[in-house]
Amino acid sequence: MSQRLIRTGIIGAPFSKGQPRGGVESGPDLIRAAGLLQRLQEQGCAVKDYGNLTFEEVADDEPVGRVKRARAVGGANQRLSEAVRAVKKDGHTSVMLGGDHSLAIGSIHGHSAAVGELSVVWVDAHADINTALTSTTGNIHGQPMSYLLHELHAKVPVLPNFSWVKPCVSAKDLVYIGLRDVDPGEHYILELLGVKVFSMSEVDKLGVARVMEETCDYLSTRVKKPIHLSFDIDAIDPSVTPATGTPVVGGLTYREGVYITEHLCQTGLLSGVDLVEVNPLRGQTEQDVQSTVSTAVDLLLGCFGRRREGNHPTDYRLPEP
Ligand code: Z70
Ligand code: MN
Ligand code: MN
Repeated sequence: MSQRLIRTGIIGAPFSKGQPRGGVESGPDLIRAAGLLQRLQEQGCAVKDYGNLTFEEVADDEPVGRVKRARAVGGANQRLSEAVRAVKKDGHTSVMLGGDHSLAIGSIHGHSAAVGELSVVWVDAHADINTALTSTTGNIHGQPMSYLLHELHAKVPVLPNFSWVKPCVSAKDLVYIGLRDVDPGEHYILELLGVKVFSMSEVDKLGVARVMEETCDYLSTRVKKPIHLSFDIDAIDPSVTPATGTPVVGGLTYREGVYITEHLCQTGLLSGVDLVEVNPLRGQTEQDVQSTVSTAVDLLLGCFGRRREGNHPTDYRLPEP
């Protein structure tokens, strides 16, 4: 790396109760086993692994209206929020390895508790902005942004174990990239709040380079806030990352995904990252799982300075003959 030193603090969040499918809790260990830490170190990052969080079992986690496992999700995210806050206070860029995308509630909440107002870049096939009342599935991984946005505060009921959640993101500080499976209630909310969205149609029309330029122009028109990147692996096309709970055809290419991370890294503002929804039990073959996990690793390497042109340490010296 011929860039500044990046300190990276990794938190594993092996949690799956924001959605119905087991397996996604293996994400953190699989991503580590694929060599994430060594490769970050090789590219010049100072890496600290904070290990995996443990989550309490919740007895009698009955649905609240349609919402499933609210108590478990609320409790897990409260833990995660504290952990991310501590990692930020230690001076690292936080990396949360999921787990399902309900974990963005705690990750973004803790990040904001440590550093203040954030820009959020949400890369996903889905908008994950259903309220508890617009959701037709009751799965909280389809709802995390609704708990985090100031503008939706009055529309969101307080679920058990959610009273600690305070909205901390403004709609004008949120950008979506990669959307292609958005529920009617979500589409209404996005329009109502005027959220900036680069769906797959905009990626097709503008190309990823222009999408990233416009994303960063949009987010920096006022003050430059630290950026939180919440990357759902299902944003990438299922031909590349099939091992995920709800694959949706027509996604980002591997190269578009990596470009997004490289571009955000180069802003120097990337302050927290989530990589979620890697589920080995959803792959049909070992190759499916390997391709999904290695793509997740490459996206994270892109966030932390890897450039495809090549890299070298700042103290590199040519050997003398
Ligand atoms: C749907 C819901 C979702 C991921 C599915 C789906 C949400 N909008 N998110 N898979 N990662 O249940 O609210
Ligand atoms: Mn998704
Ligand atoms: Mn998601």
